[in-house]
Amino acid sequence: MAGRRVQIIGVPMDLGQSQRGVDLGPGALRYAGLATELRRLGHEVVDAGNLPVPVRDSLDPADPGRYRKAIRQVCDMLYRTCLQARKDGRMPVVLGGDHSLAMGSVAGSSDAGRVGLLWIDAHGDFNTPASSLSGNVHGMPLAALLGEGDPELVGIGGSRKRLRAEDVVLLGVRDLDPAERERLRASGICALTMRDIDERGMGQVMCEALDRLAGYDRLHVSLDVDAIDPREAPGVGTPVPGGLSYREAQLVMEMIADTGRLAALDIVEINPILDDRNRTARLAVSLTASLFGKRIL
Ligand code: EXY
Ligand code: MN
Ligand code: MN
Ligand code: MN
Repeated sequence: MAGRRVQIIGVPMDLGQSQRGVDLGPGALRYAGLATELRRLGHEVVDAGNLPVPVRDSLDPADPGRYRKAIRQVCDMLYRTCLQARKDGRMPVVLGGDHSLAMGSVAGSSDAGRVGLLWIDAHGDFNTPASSLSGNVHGMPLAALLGEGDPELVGIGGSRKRLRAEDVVLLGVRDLDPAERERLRASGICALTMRDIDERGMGQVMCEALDRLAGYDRLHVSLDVDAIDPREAPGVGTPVPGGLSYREAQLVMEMIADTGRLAALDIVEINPILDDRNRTARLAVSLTASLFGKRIL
């Protein structure tokens, strides 16, 4: 992969879920040496710092809307920041923070025309407020990006319906709420589950994923680190057993890099407070290096 111009954007957002600590994710990734690793690979990196996200303690804890207004404002800001980065010829690398931020980052990617979205996650993030059991917004961003769910969250960045089901591949999913599962089955989204990976191996499954996204000049990768097995990546807020192995995750990244079509990256849901000596952030940096061209041989 030739040297890319990258803009790191920190989004210390924890408003989309209930655990404390995921707002420290951007710092954990920086301390794990993300920028140094990318520069070592020949990329030009600018770190734009963190967006101003309201501190949870400054908001009403009894907010019935689960902080939707504040989440919307942050995602609008992130959408504009990603747009500007692209205008400046830079690829946004967005550091979360919880996965609700993707409503802003993916909107920013899709503003320049059709984009293929690879959503790597243990979860579907395909709930609406009606189907959610928790009410947490970080379980809803993919639905919102398809125009479904709370009007406060849909249409961030302008147009109401951002993505279509055929624009999306979900990879690594293994934990769906009952109503969410029915919604996902009916949606037409290509969902490649851990069962598919068990049966066919990650190489085959990734070939299918990239075949589905072959028609897109640009790919947005939204990596929820809880897609990886919690034994490898313990520092996440909603761990689910039976995730991607270290090597499966590396293969995913290398195969995406081989396409040469990476346009944006989110790295979300790292919670350093739940981690073991920043191990999860260090793994995420290693995966990002593979996504940006690092190879064994
Ligand atoms: N499906 C559950 C919920 O909606 O609360 C769990 C969602 C976890 C979402 C994390 C970001 O991936
Ligand atoms: Mn997620
Ligand atoms: Mn998840
Ligand atoms: Mn999670």
